[in-house]
Amino acid sequence: MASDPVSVPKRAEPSEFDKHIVKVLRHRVGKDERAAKQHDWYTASIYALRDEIIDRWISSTRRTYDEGGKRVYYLSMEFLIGRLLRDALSNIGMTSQMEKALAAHGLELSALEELEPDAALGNGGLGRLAACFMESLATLDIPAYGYGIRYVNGMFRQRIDDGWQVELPETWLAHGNPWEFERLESSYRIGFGGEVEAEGDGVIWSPAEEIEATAVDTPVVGWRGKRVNTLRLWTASALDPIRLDAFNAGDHIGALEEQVRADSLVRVLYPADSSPSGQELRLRQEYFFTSASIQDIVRRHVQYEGDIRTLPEKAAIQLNDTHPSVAVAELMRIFVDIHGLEFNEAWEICKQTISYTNHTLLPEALETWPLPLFERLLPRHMQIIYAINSRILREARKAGCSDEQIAAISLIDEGGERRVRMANLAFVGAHSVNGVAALHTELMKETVFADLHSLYPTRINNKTNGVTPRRWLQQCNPGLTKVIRDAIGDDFLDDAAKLSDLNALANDSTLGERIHEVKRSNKLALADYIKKTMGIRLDPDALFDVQIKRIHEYKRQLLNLIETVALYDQIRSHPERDWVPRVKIFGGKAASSYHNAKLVIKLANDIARRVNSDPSVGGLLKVVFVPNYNVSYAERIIPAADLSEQISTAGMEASGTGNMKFALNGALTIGTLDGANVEIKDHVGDENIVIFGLTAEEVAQKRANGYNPREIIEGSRELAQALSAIASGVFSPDDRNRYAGLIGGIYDHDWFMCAADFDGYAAAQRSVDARWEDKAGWRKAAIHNIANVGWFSSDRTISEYARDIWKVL
Ligand code: B1H
Repeated sequence: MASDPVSVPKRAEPSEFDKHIVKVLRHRVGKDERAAKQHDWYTASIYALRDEIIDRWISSTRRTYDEGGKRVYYLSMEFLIGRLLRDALSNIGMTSQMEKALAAHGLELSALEELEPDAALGNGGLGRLAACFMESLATLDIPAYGYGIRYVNGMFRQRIDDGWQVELPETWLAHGNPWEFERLESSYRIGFGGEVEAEGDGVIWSPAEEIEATAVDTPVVGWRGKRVNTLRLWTASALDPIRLDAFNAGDHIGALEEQVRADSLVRVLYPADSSPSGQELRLRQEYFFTSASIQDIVRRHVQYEGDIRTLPEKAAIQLNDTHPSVAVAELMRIFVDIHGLEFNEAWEICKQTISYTNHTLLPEALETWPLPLFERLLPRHMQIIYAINSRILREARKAGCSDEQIAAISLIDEGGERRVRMANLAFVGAHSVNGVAALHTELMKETVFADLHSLYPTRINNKTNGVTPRRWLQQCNPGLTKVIRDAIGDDFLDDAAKLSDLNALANDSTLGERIHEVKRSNKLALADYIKKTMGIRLDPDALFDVQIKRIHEYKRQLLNLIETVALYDQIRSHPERDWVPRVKIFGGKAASSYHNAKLVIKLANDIARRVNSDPSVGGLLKVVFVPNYNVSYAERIIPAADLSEQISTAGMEASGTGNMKFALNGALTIGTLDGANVEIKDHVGDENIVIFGLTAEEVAQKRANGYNPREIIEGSRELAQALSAIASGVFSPDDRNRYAGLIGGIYDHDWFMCAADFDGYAAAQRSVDARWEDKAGWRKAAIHNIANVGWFSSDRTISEYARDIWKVL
């Protein structure tokens, strides 16, 4: 959060905190003040801050034990945290103390902040949501643990070479990680493969291979430092790091094999957003972290409560998508095989403990595993899944389900190669199954989960996503935060819904002016950064039109690019018109194997090169593809955006969370009625958002009744011209056929309905131009956006989970 400007008197007494930093610099970093480099100060600052945090961390943990309260366990393959320094300082209320202490040594906090690498242990929205949730859990004083994997290489670094994406490993741990604590005492064995044998009444699973999972903890500070929770990430090691017999026999490589296998488990994050990789290593990762987490949860419970049967009273386990859904089978295994519970009783306890969030309906994104692979890696879990399945199918039969319904409900997909359906497993093993926006939740009931929903009609519920206003307003936009505080006081800092007090001031031109000034200075700062890093000059008075998110066909960056080309054509054909100067900013990563997504990145860069160097557009249009878009980059771009592009094919974006961040920072949305856009529209009002395009229902109808994109293209001159320019190589003179296939796809099938939505989109963009010319109107709409999206705070989302699903509030 913004703090007062620092002015340190020449011979001021060093503050206690300053003394502490210097002491830490000496004793823990091993440097004296004179020899210390920026990075040493950075490390010392974090250590010193950490000391403050640890005291609260310990007291939070102690309080939970003393109160014997219920804990929330959030299991997620991804936590896309970004940087922690500013967040922790601001939440604990020490920003200004830190600034003063550093100023005394001639250092600037903002410079040290830039040294912190992003913790990018996630792909996109799903991982960032987990990070926002962790912060809100601490803010709401809910005892919670996040459980995940400590990837050595998180999300890859994206370099753009000649317009093409190149993936490089990101080494976020290269200089150590001052935030983490390794907990050697919290270690568990994770088995893979082997045999299952009957023994007496029960069975014994003897894994062929065992790996040790060890906890590494990071403190998560809530707003105003009320509570500090734990993000517990697992790292892997061999039980026998080196086999000395092999080593001594001269097999130096083979002697280390087990350690290499362990390392590979936590080596990389699979960089696919929305589509699982289906590789064996991924299933191993999933089981590795899920088993370690479940063992940890059960151990804690049994140690303090004694009786495993009371687990649901003290633990709520939330599965973030299906990636940890083997938790259902693992919990059953521990109940039945280790604690000797009877299967039926175990099943009831399991369901009461577990709940599951679905994040996507894309059919290719629903995780399934080939049965032979699953059985080979997890033979005991496979048996348990069969046992659960026979129970469920009996229930379905009894409820009168048809063969077809039974086939859809089954945990095993019998069509073709037999596969285990992880979403069905999570669904049946949970007492709550939620979607992440109202529309998405309704579509879950009608599509992928239709039959499970008819069998268990009360299980599906909605929890619309949210974002933390600490990171996404206070920290990334201190200027705007200050203006809002001056206008309506500080209440909104503790309750984002109070931003609605701004509504009464929407016509206040002084407020409109001040917000505009802040936006302009954020745009200037972004323009400076882009000039410095990419050499492209941007006009801060142009309309900054931004689409930043993973590159995916359903998100339709291509639609935006086609419209950009159409606009470019228009400006050149009608230079006499009063065009609104625009800057089109794109950013995002493509999965390494996603051919069309990578081609879209190249197209954006090809268009940028041509447009930006064309004197005939006279600076009215600039196109920028920013490389290596990540959380920190988002924190720069979002406060500087005027227009937020949320243009997915309706029915395909489960929620979106970027849409919320932009509106909170005063950008207007141009978007389809998809995901949370629908609810954003309801909150900000129809006149303060620009909606276009087919509805989800219309998309489904068109797909069912036959859709002819060619006909549409032939009927739209602007679209036809833009497509033929791209396809014929106007933007790729070095390889004229580069985009023939990409554009051909739009003519032939156009699954994502770019053609159907083009005219509506282009008209919506021209209506945005008209709005922009009405300065007062635009400012007013911006205020209504900020004022009415407080509801999209992750505090609201988490309160709903806590009340309806976890029963902890
Ligand atoms: C979302 C994913 C996802 N949905 C598979 N699904 C992955 C699927 O590595 N994988 O295999 C990784 C990620 N991510 C996103 O979740 C949705 O697309 C967004 O609409 C939503 O806002 C976000 C958070 O709910």
